[in-house]
Amino acid sequence: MTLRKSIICPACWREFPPGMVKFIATSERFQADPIAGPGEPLRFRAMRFDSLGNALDPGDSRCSGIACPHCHSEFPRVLLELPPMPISIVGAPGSGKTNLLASGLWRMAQRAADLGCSITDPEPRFNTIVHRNEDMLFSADRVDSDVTLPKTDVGGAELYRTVHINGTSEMAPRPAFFVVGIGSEPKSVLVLYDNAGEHFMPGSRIAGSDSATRHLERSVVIIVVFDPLQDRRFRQRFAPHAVGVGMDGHQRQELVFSEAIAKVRRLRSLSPSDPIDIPIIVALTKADVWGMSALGDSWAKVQGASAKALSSSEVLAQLKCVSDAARAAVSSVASEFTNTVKSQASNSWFVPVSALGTSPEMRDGRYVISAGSIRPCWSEMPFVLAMYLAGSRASPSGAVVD
Ligand SMILES: Nc1nc2c(ncn2[C@@H]2O[C@H](COP(=O)(O)OP(=O)(O)O)[C@@H](O)[C@H]2O)c(=O)[nH]1
Ligand SMILES: [Mg+2]
Ligand SMILES: [Zn+2]
Repeated sequence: MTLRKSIICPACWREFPPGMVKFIATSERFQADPIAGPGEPLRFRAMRFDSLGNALDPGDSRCSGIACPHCHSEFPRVLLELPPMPISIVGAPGSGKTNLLASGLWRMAQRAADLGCSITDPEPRFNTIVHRNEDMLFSADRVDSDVTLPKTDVGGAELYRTVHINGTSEMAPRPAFFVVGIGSEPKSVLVLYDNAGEHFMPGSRIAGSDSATRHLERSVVIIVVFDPLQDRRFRQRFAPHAVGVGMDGHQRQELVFSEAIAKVRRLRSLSPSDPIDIPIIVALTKADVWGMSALGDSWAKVQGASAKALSSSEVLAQLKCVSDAARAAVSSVASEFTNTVKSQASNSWFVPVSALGTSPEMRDGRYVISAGSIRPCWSEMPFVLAMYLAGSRASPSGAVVD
């Protein structure tokens, strides 16, 4: 195995040489770790190995799981070899982040070859939430099953774990990990951070927010999820008949965007006035409701369903065209948002997406999503674009050594 010179923990961002990793005990006797918490097996520095090179824990059991020496969060072994490509997803509560992630990754696995890229899951147990959500949406056994995804809980164990370092508690995110590649370029590890949107509400003082959103310090691309249906002006113009959940949500979504960018600047010590150069992808969700009237019926057809894979420049050219049209549509009703994006980010893209292709419908007094009506459209595109834009920006530290 060719190790990287230096590893950055995907949960706490502390840096360490690969030789410092801790192993995770498997013996029944070592089940409470002081940093990772009482329900977590002991993390230890391996001193003894079996003849195959596997670490042995103090009870002589073989161990393969590895963890950060500082916060004791487990991470996939592939991060010892390949550079990380951290991508953050931010957006107001209810804007559609969780559905986009599940639908987009599912579609990406299906369409990667058409789009000239590859995506594989190195260790599915790290991505259980995404896979559970994918299964709910796309593998229901009955067409009328209600496949509404559970709401992401701010303090819930799905996206964060609490660790105890030097007497203080930190909220360590639990990202999803995929090995990705474009064409014949070297592969990297896509590290995706979903968030409970509450962490990005301006002025939010949720305990642990700082450590939970510290991924903004390193992300090479930020996907900003913007739900145009939460904007009354947009709704009146492009979806006057829309009904459903979440339509009276957060009117000022540009503040969520500004808050995230302010955090990026603080964490990276960037000037508060210059635009940042990290690519920003604004994913405009729920396009099944507004796409036709705002963009016409052709945008969703612009995609490489041809027999041969598209080149990166073909994919980018198609996305650029749709991005310009989508930016203009948003600008016609919510120019403060497009202006804010333009003044704060020098490289921004707008991508219409529909994770579900359908709206929740009323059944027995509550809104549900029926499995049989799910038809995603473009949900993979923010991730494909992110990979293309990230390309050479993948975290530079960690030249490869033997
Ligand atoms: N019409 C429509 N509604 C969607 C779509 N994606 C999500 N929603 C709805 O938007 C709401 C919030 O979605 P969710 O992914 O939980 O948002 P999050 O809070 O940002 O993670 C849910 O009621 C979803 O059913 C979509 O593609 N089309
Ligand atoms: Mg969510
Ligand atoms: Zn760590």
